[in-house]
Amino acid sequence: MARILITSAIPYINGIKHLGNLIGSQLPADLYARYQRGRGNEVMFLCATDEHGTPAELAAAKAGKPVADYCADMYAVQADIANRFGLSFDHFGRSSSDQNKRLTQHFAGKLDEAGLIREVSEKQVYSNADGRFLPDRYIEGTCPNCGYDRARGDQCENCTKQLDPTDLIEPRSAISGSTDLEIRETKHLYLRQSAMKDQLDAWIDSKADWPILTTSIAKKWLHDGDGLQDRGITRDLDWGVPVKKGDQDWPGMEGKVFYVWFDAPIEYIACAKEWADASGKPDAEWERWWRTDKGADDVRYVQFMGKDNVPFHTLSFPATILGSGEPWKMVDHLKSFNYLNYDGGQFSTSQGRGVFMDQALEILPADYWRWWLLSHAPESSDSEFTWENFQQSVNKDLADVLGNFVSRITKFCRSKFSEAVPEGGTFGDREQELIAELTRRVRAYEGFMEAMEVRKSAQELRAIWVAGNEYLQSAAPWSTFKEDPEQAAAQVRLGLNLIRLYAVLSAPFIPETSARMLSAMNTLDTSWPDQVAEALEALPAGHAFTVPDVLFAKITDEQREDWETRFAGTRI
Ligand code: B3M
Ligand code: ZN
Repeated sequence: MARILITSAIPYINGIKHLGNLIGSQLPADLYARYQRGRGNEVMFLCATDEHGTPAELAAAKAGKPVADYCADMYAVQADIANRFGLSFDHFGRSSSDQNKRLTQHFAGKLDEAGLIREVSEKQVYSNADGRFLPDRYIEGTCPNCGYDRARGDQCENCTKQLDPTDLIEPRSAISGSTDLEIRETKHLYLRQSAMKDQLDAWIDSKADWPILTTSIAKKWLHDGDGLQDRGITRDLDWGVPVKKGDQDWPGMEGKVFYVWFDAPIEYIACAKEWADASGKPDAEWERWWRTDKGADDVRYVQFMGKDNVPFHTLSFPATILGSGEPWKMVDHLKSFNYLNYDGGQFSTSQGRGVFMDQALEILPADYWRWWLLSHAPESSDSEFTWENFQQSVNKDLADVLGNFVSRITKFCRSKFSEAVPEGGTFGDREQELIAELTRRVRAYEGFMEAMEVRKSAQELRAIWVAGNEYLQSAAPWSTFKEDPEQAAAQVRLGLNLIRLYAVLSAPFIPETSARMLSAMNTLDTSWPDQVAEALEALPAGHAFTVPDVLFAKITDEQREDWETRFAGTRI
């Protein structure tokens, strides 16, 4: 049994996430976690809300709540929606937890001991109109690297370059739009990433199997221009992890907090402690996932994230871990995604453009969305959500192929035999061919899932459903029944067993439906089909089942048009 640690990029607390966010990390991470559990491996799947930084402060102000209350409320909202989308986290934590505070301060202390922190007295942008220092992402301007005119002070969305606000050309306050900005002197801590360049370079070179999308981004920031820059890890803000060295005060840093991107990835680790603490488990329980000196050396650690998060995960966070000199588990595989666009433009949280997770669930159950999103995951390039494509995919794949198969075979059995797996007959060539095809395809499916090839996995799964339909079409038990009821019985028995097999294979994609299929088949047997032939005998003759309600309702043209209009504008 393998042990697999899985983290999804942790979503910002400020607001409900849209479908583009969902497919960029949490959903594919869930797919992988469910698959690995289905294979009998031990999985620790962690995610959390990313609660610090100015976005949270501003959203709280807008909602008229103290920021801690706002975060607590939004955490509950996000946790509920994640749950309703079937995201099977072992723990959904909070970066504002005490565990993360302490661990973040601990890392800072270790980095300081290792001589990797330097104090920098720097000039920072202060907005007279807003009466505050402006954090990086609340300064907008033109990117010095690519010329994009709405680059933010922390990163350019367009070319992914990590920026400092003072790099921006023609800066303005993103809060008020004011250009009445002045530079004031303030002291900050910098992580000496440049001193770790060779170590990071060697570490990335050791990851030969990483996707190009991932390594090329990392290599670019290691080698382009002046190479890896030291990064400021503190901010002049009220909300965040107070700057300390371990549990000691940090002279000169009073009133400052760590930068949100410093503490957010540390939450991956702290989250495991939250998990243990929440259920009264000793530290050894979470440390065996995270400390290579305490059992984590045989853990495989996989991270999921959108492409804009890659630099932080290939450079900044590894620099924190390596720099601490402590035996923390480092990522083994990093799966990153391109962007999902919405109907000819971008999904946008700030503009409320696209479909948001709560709205999606008001329209249709999670599995409809899970299937579409995963089967169209933006892997090799950006992909696009259109209502037409969504309608087509749901109607064809889910309703016509899978739903129809389940409905036909169960109803036919009920009408000609009974609500029990029929007895008699034997498998002939047609059945052996099907078994051979399914064996080939199930092995291919496993390969794609193992490799986190999300779209290819979906295609293979669909082909597995299609194979069953084609079998049913050509075996035609409804005709066979007239001449040879015994043979029809064997065909139906095979079909009913296929439903269980499909439920097991499809669970990572459409867990709710999979559970309904298993419950209709009246079985708790979720064993993986290592041998397809054997798996197709799991439900023996005489085993009672029930005909399930329609698994997937088709999306009508009327509904599609209605939703198209409803989601054409922006959410207020
Ligand atoms: N919250 C950005 C995002 O949601 C950020 C990820 C943190 S991962 C440690 O895309
Ligand atoms: Zn740029």
